[in-house]
Amino acid sequence: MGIQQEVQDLLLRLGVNAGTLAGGALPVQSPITGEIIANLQPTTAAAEAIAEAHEAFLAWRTVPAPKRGELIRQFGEDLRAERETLGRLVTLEAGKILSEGVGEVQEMIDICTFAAGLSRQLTGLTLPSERPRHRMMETWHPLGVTGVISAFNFPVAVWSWNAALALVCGNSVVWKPSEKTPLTALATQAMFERTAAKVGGVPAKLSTVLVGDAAIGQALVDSPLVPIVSATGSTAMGRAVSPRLAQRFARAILELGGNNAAIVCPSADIEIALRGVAFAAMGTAGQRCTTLRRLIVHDTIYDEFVWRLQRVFGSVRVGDPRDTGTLVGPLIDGRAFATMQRALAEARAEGATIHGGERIERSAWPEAFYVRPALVEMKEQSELVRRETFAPILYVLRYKTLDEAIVLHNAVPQGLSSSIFTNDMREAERFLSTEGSDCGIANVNIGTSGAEIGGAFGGEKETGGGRESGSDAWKQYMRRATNTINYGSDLPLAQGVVFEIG
Ligand code: UN1
Repeated sequence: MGIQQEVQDLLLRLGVNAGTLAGGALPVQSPITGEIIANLQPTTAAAEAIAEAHEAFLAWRTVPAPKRGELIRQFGEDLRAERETLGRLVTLEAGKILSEGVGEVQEMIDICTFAAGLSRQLTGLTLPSERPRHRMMETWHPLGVTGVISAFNFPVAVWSWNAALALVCGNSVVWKPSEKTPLTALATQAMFERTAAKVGGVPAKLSTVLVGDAAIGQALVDSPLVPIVSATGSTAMGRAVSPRLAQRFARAILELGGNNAAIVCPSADIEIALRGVAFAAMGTAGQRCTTLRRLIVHDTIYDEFVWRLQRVFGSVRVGDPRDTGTLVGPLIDGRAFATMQRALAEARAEGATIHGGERIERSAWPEAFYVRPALVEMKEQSELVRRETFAPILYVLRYKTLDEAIVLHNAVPQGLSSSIFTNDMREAERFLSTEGSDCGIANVNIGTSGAEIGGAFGGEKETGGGRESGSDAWKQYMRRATNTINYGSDLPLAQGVVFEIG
């Protein structure tokens, strides 16, 4: 069966109307074969969709939070029933290997479980008042329409981290998926609508998808009806979005570029380090925000470790992500390939030693871009290394002292994820301490990618500072009210202020 046919069959099964898939001006290409698999009609009425979402919010905010949680619980169940189907669609549209496609849907299921429990735990504090017969407390209220802008590399999971929380918190959601991966978004939306109809009592347009390019995203960013936007993508995108949101005092949750590094220490368990580095650097063909891009290896183990890594990079199966045994699928498109080749040419000009990085031609699919992951031994952490190139390139650097390694580690503009491989407790604790990694995620003896949904996800510096998913990330989707209640028969003022009106 051709890929286009398979995509259509999966979409129909998940409830997407076949009529929406052809005849439009927005072509969708599968990175696996380079074929066009749909031509969608871009959304024209973004403002109307946002206004409808606002109406939905006004109704939804009055539904008790545990009832809102029940919608998300059932959505999680429905996702569970279609885990393999939606996971395969992620593979066909985004090009990640099947186990990662299915893993992405598992992340959606996990966040639904988390959010369903959270719906009974949107707790506020009670605080001691300094005034007699007064009580002070915090209450949390929904914000309104939550805008979500997501990237091609996690076409559905990142939406779900935001949407599951935003919805149990009492908001409505408007989603602008990447124009490279709108089909999985339409499938997710169709599934959500089915769950909502089954559950009942859910306002129409509680969740909406806007299909289109950056102009559609801008409508979301500029709408006064959207008090919060969560945006995932490049630092360049964040630089465009962030001031516009700030201009109108809207909240921004930004998850932008990463330039994640791992330090491999002399005491490291080398087998664990090899596996951890391999998955983090080559998984999702190097196209995760959390992908390992820099490896800082101690001088005394450098030669052996890099030689072994070189063998892994050279032998890993690159190819059709639908085949079992493939570990590295295609790049998303020709532009990603060109960017990767430019970075490698720059490295070569800087005197780097490059292993791999070449295109693996598939004569039947000239528009698909498969590459062997590149291991690039650098002389220094140059401007090139300090930049995020969204491709499977791992730059390798040497270090002699941990102080030097930590300085190198933090000397990049981004601050998403980081790791240290060591069995030395002092080194591990240093790395996790205030004087260590400056990233939002810091790990010991695991790679930089593959975070669980239970933790707060996001990073510092040019990564944007946002936190999504677990822990107390839910608070961003709500507004906090501080309430003081006087149940006495007097009106004492705080700070002892006297104001007698006679
Ligand atoms: C991303 O690449 O935008 O930690 C998200 C990870 C995944 C999420 C990545 N759980 O790699």
